[in-house]
Amino acid sequence: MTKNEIADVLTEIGVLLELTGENPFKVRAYQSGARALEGLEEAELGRLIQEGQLGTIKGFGEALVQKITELHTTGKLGYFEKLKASVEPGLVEMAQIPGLGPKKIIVLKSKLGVTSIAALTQACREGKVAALEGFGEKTQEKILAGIRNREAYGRRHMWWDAWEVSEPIVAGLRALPQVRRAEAAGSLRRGMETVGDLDFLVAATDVEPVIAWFVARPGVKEVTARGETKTSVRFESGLQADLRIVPEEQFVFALHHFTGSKDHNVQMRQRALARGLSMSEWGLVPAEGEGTAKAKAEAKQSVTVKDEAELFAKLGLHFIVPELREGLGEIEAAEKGGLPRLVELADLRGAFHNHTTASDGRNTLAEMTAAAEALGWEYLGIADHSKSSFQANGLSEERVTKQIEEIHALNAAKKFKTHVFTGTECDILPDGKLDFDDALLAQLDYVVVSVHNVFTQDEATMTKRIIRAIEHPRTTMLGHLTGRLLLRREGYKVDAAKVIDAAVAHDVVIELNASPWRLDMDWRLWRKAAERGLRCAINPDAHETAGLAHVRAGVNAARKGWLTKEQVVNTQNLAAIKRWLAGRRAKK
Ligand code: DGT
Ligand code: CA
Ligand code: CA
Ligand code: ZN
Repeated sequence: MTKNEIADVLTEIGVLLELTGENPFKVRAYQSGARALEGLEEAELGRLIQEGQLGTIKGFGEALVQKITELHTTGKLGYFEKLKASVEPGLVEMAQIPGLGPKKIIVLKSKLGVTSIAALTQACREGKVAALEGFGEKTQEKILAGIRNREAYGRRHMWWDAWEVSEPIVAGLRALPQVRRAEAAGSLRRGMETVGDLDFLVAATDVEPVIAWFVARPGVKEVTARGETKTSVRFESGLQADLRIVPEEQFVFALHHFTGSKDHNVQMRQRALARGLSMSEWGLVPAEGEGTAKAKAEAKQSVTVKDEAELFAKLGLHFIVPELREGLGEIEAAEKGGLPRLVELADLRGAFHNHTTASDGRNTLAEMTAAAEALGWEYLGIADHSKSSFQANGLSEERVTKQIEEIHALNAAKKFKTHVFTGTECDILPDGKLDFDDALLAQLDYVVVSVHNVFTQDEATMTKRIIRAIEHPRTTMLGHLTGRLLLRREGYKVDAAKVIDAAVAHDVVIELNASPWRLDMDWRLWRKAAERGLRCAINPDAHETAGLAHVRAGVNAARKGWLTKEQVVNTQNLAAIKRWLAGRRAKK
């Protein structure tokens, strides 16, 4: 196991111990053990274990040393498995409800015998929770709201999670001898920020073996439907998937249909009808006398197309990439040949908003740089939190200064091909002032400004607050415009149009935060914003090395927002970025 995977287990042990009412010191030992582990380099951890020196690290007692060693060498931990089995799964689920910590859960269990979400809902409805000491009406209402959200959000999944499930399945399907073509269609293929269910489409010579392979995938909990050419399953995560199998000559039509979106399909069908054609997942046939015997006979003579580009061409259109198929003007643009060449993952040469163990990241500066180098990035921007974000271990002025020196030394050592830029994710204080003074900000290559607290301000106040930060001469870019967490938390209220105007006026970039649970600013706003001259930075907001890869989700969103390479700053090479940042600093 990697150090971060081990840290996850330690954190989970901490939660489980809390739920069993274990003494707080023991709980804290696991929590701080996880933190201490994250502060080590991966290679250092391996060396310490090998040399039996892990116990010399502050925070690692004998019990932790043994458990970390076991996890590192075997990937398993008997103690953890037993502990997990001893705690009701309902209690762990309850711990995911905002505002419901282990202490309260223990009270609910001992006083009301509640050990599941269902029982908790019931107890709230009967007012029993409000009556408990230390709870009250307000807490009960908050718990109920949390449960409602959980249900509403529970039906959809983050694109990234869905993609991780779908990738090996598509690859596996393509490798089957009966399969000619296989794709994941639906919202996943369109790069939507959340996905309701997966829609696999296969062209195959034989149906039965393909279905048998599909329903036997690891993680499939239940087969919810099974027909002759279609089957549906539900995975343990709750994610559902449809698999449809069609004859090869139908594949392109079905792929287009099941990619959607519905709005796009409706417009395409209308366009086909206007040309005397009927378009469906089965094919493209003369529309006249639809449903008659003659038409049915003709249906067999559907136009043949080898790919979607040909299908669009049959309707007088340039190819429309899946990300744009939202029925938001892409068909009109494709008719005139006015579709932009969209930014691609391979266009990115670096990214600006990333964290290290100096604040709340889980990998060190050197590890993050090595990971960026492995991605082939020319540059990596480090933007750790500022002092007011104490919950995220924000850096004081002294620590920023020290980090700048570290980064300069790292660059000078030329150990990595990737150049590191010094930055900060500077809190926008409630009044719109920045968390650091000008003298400090002036020492940095760039400044990302973000809101991390007092989310409850009204829209006008929040908008003014953010615009004030944008107007600061040292501000380079705005982080996560709304602070939303997909499927978990609404963003704070802000007038996006006004913020965009201010950013354009002050030549400030707005980031497209590529973290799969943010994707903020929303793709729906980018097309118009970029037309007004706004520039975008696709930033992973990585808190560990693996997080850098999240730019893929950001590129999806950027493409859905019609963004071209030219509109995304981190497609520029290192020399251009150096010129840009130096120019900004000199001007102000
Ligand atoms: P999701 O799963 O909610 O994230 O969104 P989609 O877009 O994947 O929707 P889904 O799985 O219900 O259906 C896949 C595609 O099939 C959808 O994007 C368009 C097509 N489709 C499904 N139902 C209809 C329909 O009633 N009319 C039309 N025109 N297309 C449909
Ligand atoms: Ca779907
Ligand atoms: Ca579906
Ligand atoms: Zn942030």
